[in-house]
Amino acid sequence: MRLNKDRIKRDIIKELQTERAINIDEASKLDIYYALSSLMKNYIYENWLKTNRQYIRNSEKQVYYFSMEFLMGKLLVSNLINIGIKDICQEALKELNIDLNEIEEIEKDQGLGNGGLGRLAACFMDSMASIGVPGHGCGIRYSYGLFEQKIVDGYQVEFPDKWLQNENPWEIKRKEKSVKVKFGGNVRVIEEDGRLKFIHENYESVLAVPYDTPLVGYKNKRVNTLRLFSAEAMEQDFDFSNFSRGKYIEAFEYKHSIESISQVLYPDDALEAGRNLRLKQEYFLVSAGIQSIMRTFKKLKKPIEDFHEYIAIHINDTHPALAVPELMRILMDEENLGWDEAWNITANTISYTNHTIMSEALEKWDVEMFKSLLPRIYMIISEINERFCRELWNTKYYGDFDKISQMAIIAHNQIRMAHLAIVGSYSVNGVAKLHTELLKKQELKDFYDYYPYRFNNKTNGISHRRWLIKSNPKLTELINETIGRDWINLPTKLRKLLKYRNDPAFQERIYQIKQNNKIKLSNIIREKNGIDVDPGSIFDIHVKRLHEYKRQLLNVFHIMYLYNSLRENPHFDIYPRTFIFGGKAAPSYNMAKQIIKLINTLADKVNNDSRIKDKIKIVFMENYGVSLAEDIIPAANVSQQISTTTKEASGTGNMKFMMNGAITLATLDGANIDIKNAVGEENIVVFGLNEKEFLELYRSGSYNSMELYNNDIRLKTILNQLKGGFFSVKKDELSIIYDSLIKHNDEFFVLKDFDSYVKAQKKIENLYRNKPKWREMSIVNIGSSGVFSSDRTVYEYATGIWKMNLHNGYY
Ligand code: 26V
Repeated sequence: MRLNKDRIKRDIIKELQTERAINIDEASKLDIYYALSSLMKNYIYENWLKTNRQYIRNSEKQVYYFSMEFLMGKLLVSNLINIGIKDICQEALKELNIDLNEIEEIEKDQGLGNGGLGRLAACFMDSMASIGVPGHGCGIRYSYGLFEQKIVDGYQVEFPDKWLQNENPWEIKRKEKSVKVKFGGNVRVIEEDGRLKFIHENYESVLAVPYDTPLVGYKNKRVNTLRLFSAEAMEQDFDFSNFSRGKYIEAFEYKHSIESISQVLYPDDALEAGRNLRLKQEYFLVSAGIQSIMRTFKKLKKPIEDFHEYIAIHINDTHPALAVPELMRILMDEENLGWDEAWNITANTISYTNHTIMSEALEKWDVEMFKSLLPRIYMIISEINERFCRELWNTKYYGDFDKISQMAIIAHNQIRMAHLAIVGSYSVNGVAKLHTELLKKQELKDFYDYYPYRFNNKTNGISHRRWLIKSNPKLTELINETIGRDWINLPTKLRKLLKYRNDPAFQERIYQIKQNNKIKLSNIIREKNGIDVDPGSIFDIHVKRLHEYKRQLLNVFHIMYLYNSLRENPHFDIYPRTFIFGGKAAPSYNMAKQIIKLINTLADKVNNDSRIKDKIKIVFMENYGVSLAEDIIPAANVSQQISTTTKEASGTGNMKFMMNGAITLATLDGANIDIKNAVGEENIVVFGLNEKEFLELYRSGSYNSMELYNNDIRLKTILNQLKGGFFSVKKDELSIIYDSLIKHNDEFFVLKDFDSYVKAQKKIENLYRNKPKWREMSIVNIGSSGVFSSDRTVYEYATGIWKMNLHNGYY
């Protein structure tokens, strides 16, 4: 289809008339948004059909990425970019007196994820379509995404995220493709033709209704599918005859309880883990997804024994690990295969990514609860466990009860999902070099010793289309002008920018673009927070979920130190800085919520203290999410990536910031290490304990935070300020922070790394004062960021794990 500006103009006007019965001059922004998105779908659908037809016709291997979270953000502009018509569309709209940015504002973020893991899934969807991997997402269509955060009197307050309040124009409901998911009941075992048969009865059925969203590849005519399932009561169960029997209310209660399965996304929250509804969600996703894959597979008319030659199922963390027993169930109970055949297919189909080493996030299910919710699946897991333990006994660990019980899938009345995922898959990967090494050396050492060939690393990545082309159009323009456009299909070509690292004219343009982005962000801050910030100050940014290991506290303590120094000595010399925070705390994570309160309390005090003459400003931006990130990241000078070493599996925000020219202030943790290797140590500022020092201190148990408190007057002052009188907050308000650092010995080594952090911050300041140096560093970061495109990551998954033949020109 040939599209040009005039055609788009005509189409918009016609769309408004025929679909919304309205003339363009009467149309609201919402009308225009709907008209535009429906136009987009018209432009997309032919390629969508073609892609699907081609996949079936050529029997190309398909990968299904199973994830409980897809943090997609907004789709309008990214679809325009990928179709290749953003510029002409923007011009067409302009001629109709419409500003595309204002229309984009109308779209609600699709916020069906918590943070890193969900956003990674979304970047992977974009990259799969763009580099030509036949890959699809499989997830849950939650009615409510992650809660909306408001800050009231300095505290986080949660509100429901009603993202579906207006119709979602990108999805297509496919009721006819619904499948049935069964819960509860009992299993009767009978013998038939010399074989055991398992009859599941008295179960409760839930209808899984798919909603498909097109995933448009970048200018390649390829459109993959994101399939999200919504839970509905089966009509015959939600029986209208109940009305006549006087069970009207009960019928509705039943319907409501079924539909609750896809109502709400769980906020990443250790306390919420282990709940019955969460387990229902996980099985719902997996069962619906695999049944739907089975249907597609049948269309290929290939022998079931070859299933794994045509299908790869990837599980995003252990949340969809029930894919292992569910695929076994379908192959045995529905396709009549024997155990060994079914196992061979399953363990060659499924691959697994681990996203965290924090032990409280490792999923475990109570056996009793599990058995009553999923009786047949429990039987299959028991059998997998028995066979696995027997194998260990007969091979490597004869007589070693301890080892076997440590590695068992079921032990101490719990089902360990990570063990199930490893045993039932052919590949296990970590998400950055250090993370994978830690999995091999520590967290999953037993499994690495037993299955060394299964373990591999796939360093995370981000979509450069969303995080550079979409979010930073001016920088994109400059790059195109300077080195051409082939970096878009092969992002490592950004390296060509390195040639200009010392070119004063180029440096000046890089600076101007950053300045403009800072001005834009300052305007947003003025509008949202009512705070005036100086775009000439250093924008020092710390945005991510609130968690103790991410150490927002360390940042706060440094600010308190600067503030105290300025109050003591008005001539204390610092370069003006704006410290920007953003991030949600899990609703029941008290400590994290107290840290938010502390940031806001400190902000109030500092921002209104005329004695420090605006040298420091602190801003907490509420409701951090994908769209806000797109405004914040391009405006950053400093990217704070300061987690306690070994705790952050990878981080992906770190990559987004460097790609936009920010300098990373980092501990040697997660992908910060990979970033350091890419940019060289003179283009990143590193501080704190390294992995070895951290582990030594941790293991020896010799760390004593009280000593640091007593010996460092800066820390003593700050901690005392938390305890009494300095902030006008309720008595004991911030004392849990004090207690965690002093009474509970500072689990995340905030005090330990403080001195080194202050020095690193001083170094940042000195570098910033040296303008050519800072600009050069910034260019080196942009130029070295190509390897962190998720195109590279997905390419490595496709060739290294999913064993796909990619025939495109890029890689
Ligand atoms: C755990 C739970 C448990 C209770 C219910 C909801 C829920 C949701 C998520 C999680 C664990 C999330 C793990 C995670 O997000 N890991 C992050 O993955 C990123 C992508 O690989 C990585 O960059 C981050 O470093 C890592 O923390």
